[in-house]
Amino acid sequence: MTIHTCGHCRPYSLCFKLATLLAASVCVFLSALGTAVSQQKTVTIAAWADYIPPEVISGFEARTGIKVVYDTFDSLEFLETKLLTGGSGYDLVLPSALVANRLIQAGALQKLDKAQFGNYANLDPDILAFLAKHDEGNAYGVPYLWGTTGILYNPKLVSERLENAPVGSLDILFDPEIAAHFADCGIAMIDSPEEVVAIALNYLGLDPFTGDAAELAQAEALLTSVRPHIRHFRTGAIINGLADGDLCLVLGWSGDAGLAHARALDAGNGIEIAYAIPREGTEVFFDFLSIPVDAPNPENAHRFIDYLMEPEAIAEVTNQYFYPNGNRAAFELVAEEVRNDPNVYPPSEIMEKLFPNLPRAHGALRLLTRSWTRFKTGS
Ligand code: N2P
Repeated sequence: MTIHTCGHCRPYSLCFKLATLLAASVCVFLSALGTAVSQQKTVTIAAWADYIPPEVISGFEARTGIKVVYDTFDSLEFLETKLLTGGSGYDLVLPSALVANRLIQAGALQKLDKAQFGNYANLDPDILAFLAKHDEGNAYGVPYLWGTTGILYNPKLVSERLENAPVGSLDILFDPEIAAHFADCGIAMIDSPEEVVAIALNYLGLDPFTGDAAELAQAEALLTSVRPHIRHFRTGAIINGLADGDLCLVLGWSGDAGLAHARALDAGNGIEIAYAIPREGTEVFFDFLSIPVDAPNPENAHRFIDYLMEPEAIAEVTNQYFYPNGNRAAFELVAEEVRNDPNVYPPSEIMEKLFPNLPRAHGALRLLTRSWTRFKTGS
């Protein structure tokens, strides 16, 4: 690039001053351009740890030259608060459909420009129709992965402590006499109040989304009865805790059992981890790909979302992390042992027992959050 200067000016003449001004504005212009160019080259993502494989990210970077900055959160409440506050700096976020629904109402997400997507037709129309209940017209979110919340366990440690332990039932976690057997080998729960309380209410035969204070109190009493046996609620420490043998029983997410098992296999430590969908029924969750309203690089976010809708890319995610995806065209590319695993893709008779997480009546969420804090802190 050539910068033209006024070569014939005498110092301090009007011409000289104008030239200096011009040079200064050229500088300001160039540095602004530099910032814009460097901004154009990144996409900052907020996601769970172990939710987008490094190989998938590097495939996108190699193809587009856009650098991915991967930031992690380990509770939905943290992500929600950050997005409601604004100025998060995130270009792409992965809330659950339920949290996305509240973020949409609060104006914290932006409408997706579907004209920028070449791969949208790969998505599963049934999942899109279902998610439209949370996001009218699928305007703000593209489905990413989904799964169930259930029982992750170490069969060896569990059966050593209790023969015929009811691993397929929430009794193992919610009946204090049964749970007590496993306190020493480590019980953990995801720190996800809306999900866990809904499961506890459903276990009690109550509406999982009740706003009734007395019913919420029953769920709190149930959870509190097993509180002494729970070691921790550190969501981010569950996969490695199971894989290392520091935990034997977890109320958590389906795919994390597969990942913990794969990690233990890699470590060659002989540990096996299994998963069961509770026979009492449980929640099924769906996670969104969405763009915050104030995202610095929304075009890059659209490109990344479009890339994640490519069957090869999203099948790789499912193969590594054992969560089903919302992409119909990818199904054939998912490894046979993953796609035929009923814990990953539950058969229809199991699906019928699952409930999706739904919004609660006004005020109920506050009651629930307070009750969760009391339960967790044991107060
Ligand atoms: C992270 C799994 C997150 C799923 N390993 C939460 N819906």
